[in-house]
Amino acid sequence: MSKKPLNIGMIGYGFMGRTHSNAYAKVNHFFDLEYQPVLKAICARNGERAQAFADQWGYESVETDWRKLIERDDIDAVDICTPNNLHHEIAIAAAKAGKMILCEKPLAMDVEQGEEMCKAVEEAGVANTVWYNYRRVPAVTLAKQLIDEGKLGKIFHYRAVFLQDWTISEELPQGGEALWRLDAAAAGSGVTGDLLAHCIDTALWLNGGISDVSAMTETFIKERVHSATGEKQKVEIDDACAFLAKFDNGSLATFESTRYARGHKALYTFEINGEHASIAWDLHDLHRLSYFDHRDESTVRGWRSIHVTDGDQPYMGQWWVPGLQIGYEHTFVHQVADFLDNLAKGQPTGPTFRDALETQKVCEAVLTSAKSKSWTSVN
Ligand code: SOE
Repeated sequence: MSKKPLNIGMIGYGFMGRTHSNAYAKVNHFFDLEYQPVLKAICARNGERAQAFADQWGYESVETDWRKLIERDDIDAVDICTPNNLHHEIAIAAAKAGKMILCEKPLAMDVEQGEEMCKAVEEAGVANTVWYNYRRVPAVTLAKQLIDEGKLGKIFHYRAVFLQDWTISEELPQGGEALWRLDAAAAGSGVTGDLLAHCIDTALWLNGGISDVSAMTETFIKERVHSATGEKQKVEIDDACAFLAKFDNGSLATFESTRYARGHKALYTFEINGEHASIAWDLHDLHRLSYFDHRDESTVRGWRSIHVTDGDQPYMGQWWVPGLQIGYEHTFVHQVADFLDNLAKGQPTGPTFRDALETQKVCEAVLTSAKSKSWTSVN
């Protein structure tokens, strides 16, 4: 059966542009889908570099103005890989033009923008999803299955951290192509929107809504040279953030993130403790899920390390043979596979814009709480 083409127009070509392009290129080799993504156009302001990206990844054409890309009749889906401050404007224009949208995380700069983006895609009736990729690590998807099956029983505790160490040097500028994540005008926030947003998305998916938070943030380096001006400017992002949270199901949580944890490049871990069982996961060992079940016979009871590589475990039947693992880039392939499969079935693919708005609300409550030094309700 010949596949239905889904013409992709991607805006931005940084790190995420590569992960998404790789996913589009690979997905049909491993998943049997009705749709096939076609790398129709890449768009970036620097035409020469966009052309080099197009040559490397096989995009058919180049645009240097995202408005032109959105106007094109031969584009079905717009993939937004730009810095966060452009998500809102592009997504609303793309929705109005009737394009499907795959948007990088976090959804928006703030809740207000996020609400408008949800309204735009819902009014236009276009398929939409946000690239919170860690949901689709097979071990994390297995965690979701175990929780939904009730294996953990009532959940008491949720604990998540996301630690990095790449911004410790005072010499690092803020702003510009590589370092826009340090510039509040482009990123909206620091670790809260960049890293905790991942932890929050996973947490909401696994354990339901968060009602209240109490947070603290710190900006360790107060001034950095801005790449655009060459001048030292105040740093407005949060370098580190820790918060307590209460879930709607009564469980308690702690979340912590920093870019100042020397020795940690991308240590995302979570642990969930329930009445019957606990689970734990670590991005550095991403194919393993740790599981402890108190109902096991006492003489053999203990933490087991499940190597999530078997054909009956999430997504793994599509890859190699049992025991052979996959990695980070595959999470993006899984998101595209689910998006294309749901498209054929007329179903949404989570996290939709509306789901990602919930994460945005928690991030905003966290930043408000840190400022006001008080417990803050999410809604
Ligand atoms: C940089 O901090 C970053 O690349 C994030 O932007 C990603 O979302 C995260 O997955 C890894 O770290």
